[in-house]
Amino acid sequence: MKIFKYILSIFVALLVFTHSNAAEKWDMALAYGAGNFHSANATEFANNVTKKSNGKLTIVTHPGGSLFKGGEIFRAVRTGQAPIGERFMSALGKEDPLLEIDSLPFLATSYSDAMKLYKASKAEIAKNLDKKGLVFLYAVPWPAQGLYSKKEINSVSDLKGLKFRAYNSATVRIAELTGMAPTKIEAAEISQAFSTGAVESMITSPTTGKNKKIWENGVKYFYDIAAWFPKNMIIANKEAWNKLDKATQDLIMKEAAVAERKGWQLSKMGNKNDKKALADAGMTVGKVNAALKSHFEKVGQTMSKEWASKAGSRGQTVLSKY
Ligand code: PCA
Repeated sequence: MKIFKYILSIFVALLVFTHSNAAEKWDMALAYGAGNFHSANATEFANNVTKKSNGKLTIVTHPGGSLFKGGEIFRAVRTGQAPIGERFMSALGKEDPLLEIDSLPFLATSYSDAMKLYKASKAEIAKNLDKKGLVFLYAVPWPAQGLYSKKEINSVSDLKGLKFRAYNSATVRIAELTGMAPTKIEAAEISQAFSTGAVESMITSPTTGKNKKIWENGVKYFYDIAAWFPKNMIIANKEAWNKLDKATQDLIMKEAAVAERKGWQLSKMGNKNDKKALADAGMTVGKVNAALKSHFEKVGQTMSKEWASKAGSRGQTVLSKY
């Protein structure tokens, strides 16, 4: 009986082993809705890898937080509960302050600067993720961030006390330095937060406002600040990665580079079209006035100093490279 069990366990182990080498299926956790350009781009990436891997790897995307919610995805991929997933980088400042560099106001205010900042920071970020058992695949920015509000904002005092939806520590800090009352809320819960009156303002992209049809929740104003381009990154679990053969790993990296290029283009298009979509829906779309701009610039300077002391010499190296 013992021998029988022994042989059976070897047989099962062999079966699992050969199976894992022959065909893998990866469930890909995505936080944002299927209609979002990040999700559409990730789905194209997944389909391309699946099609070209000769049956060795199938990647199935799960948008809208259906597999894991936005706030859970990093941990899920790190622990291998999901082999691959997407996460908003600057929400992970506690993991590594360098992941927050793309959310420092006024450090990179155009796509070309955002790309420069990405190039200057990527290697260091990927190295740190590798230490945590993660493989960095690609990153794509959201369009320029702007201020949404239910009521008109003409001065800093109009912002005082506003219930503000934040998406990371940087936006919490902006709110604190401005006198707003911040609450961190994932994108999936935005509509509910506005419709129940839990919040009345936020800073995010025209894309997110458009995707949420934010005007249906009484949000009438969008003020383009365009002070940073925060990114989403796609990461894979290293153990899952190591189960793939070299050809499949190379294929993923190649398709990741394709998806990254495509994603940056889609983002640029959204930066124009989605502002227009907000205006077409009846929202007032404009820029912040000079007084507000200089307020946010000052806030940005304070935050840059705070970040520099947090990020230490690694941060300094990246900043001087940039
Ligand atoms: N949309 C996401 C992150 C940045 C953006 O533009 C959000 O609002 O959560």
